[in-house]
Amino acid sequence: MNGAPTEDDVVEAVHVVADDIGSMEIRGAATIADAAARALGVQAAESEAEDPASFRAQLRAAARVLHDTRPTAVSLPNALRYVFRDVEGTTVEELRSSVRESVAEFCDRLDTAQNDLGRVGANRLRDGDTVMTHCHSTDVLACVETAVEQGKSLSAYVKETRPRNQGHITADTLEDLGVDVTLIVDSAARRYLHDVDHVLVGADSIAADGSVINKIGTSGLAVNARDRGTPIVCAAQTIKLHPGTLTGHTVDIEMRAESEVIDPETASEIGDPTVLNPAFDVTPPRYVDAIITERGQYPPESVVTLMRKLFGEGSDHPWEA
Ligand code: RUB
Repeated sequence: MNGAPTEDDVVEAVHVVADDIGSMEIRGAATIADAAARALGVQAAESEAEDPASFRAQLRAAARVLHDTRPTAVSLPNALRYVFRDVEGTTVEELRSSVRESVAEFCDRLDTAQNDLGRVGANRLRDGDTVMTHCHSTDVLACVETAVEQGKSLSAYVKETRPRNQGHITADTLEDLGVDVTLIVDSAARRYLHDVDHVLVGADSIAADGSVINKIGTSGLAVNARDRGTPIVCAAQTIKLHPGTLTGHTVDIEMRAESEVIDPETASEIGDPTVLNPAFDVTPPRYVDAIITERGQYPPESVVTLMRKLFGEGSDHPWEA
């Protein structure tokens, strides 16, 4: 290959996955990480590069396409970083098989981490407890699923989670698990918090100071939970730890389309107001009781020790090299 890789050197399947992440066909931090790693695997498998340098350049280009889809879930760059870390070889075939192994290992570890996290989270839940959920988090659901498998009977208040109503996915999954589900509008959360034993939320990123970055509305829910004295825990695999925040970077909050909030016709009927649609918010650590990871439960303020151990002093961007 001559020169820098072009869009054409990134295989079609990578563009399809990137589009699906951007449009939220593929969504949720863990699911995005899994899809992005697998897409790098497809890039490696289908690359027509004739020499190792071209192969690596194309892999970096594919990673950039995936990376530029959604900015808030750090699981996406962490997944890319994981795959790049172990890419070794002096021929295209060696490189191809090393990416394949790296992707398989990553996806395997993601599954194992979620199962391990589920067991830690389930220890907090007692038979007869009621939880409240926000959005749709597979890490949260892993905790509930394990508790149910242990024979605990649970009820749930499920917030619908405007504007995309991911709470419907949560309600459906919890019903399948045999949990007694009550769906509520987001603004009803405070009204029912006194009936709740645990608020369970996921995370797209956890900052070095223990702040939880998750679906918009998490921070308001956390403040209300604290006011009501209801424990709130965040279920987040360590892939949600944001290494960039160790060196002072902040987490970019995604702003999504106005059309998710209101259709153009209705907007016009009410005078075309400015519409803002932030997808995530930041919950300060003082409002979170614990962060549940596959390595155990941490007070939010101490998560930085785990972050340093796992990520060193910061983050690199091997796809930019
Ligand atoms: C999803 C969301 C979830 C986290 C954690 O937002 O905020 O709580 O991603 O999910 P969106 P998981 O729907 O905008 O992607 O535990 O599955 O990683």
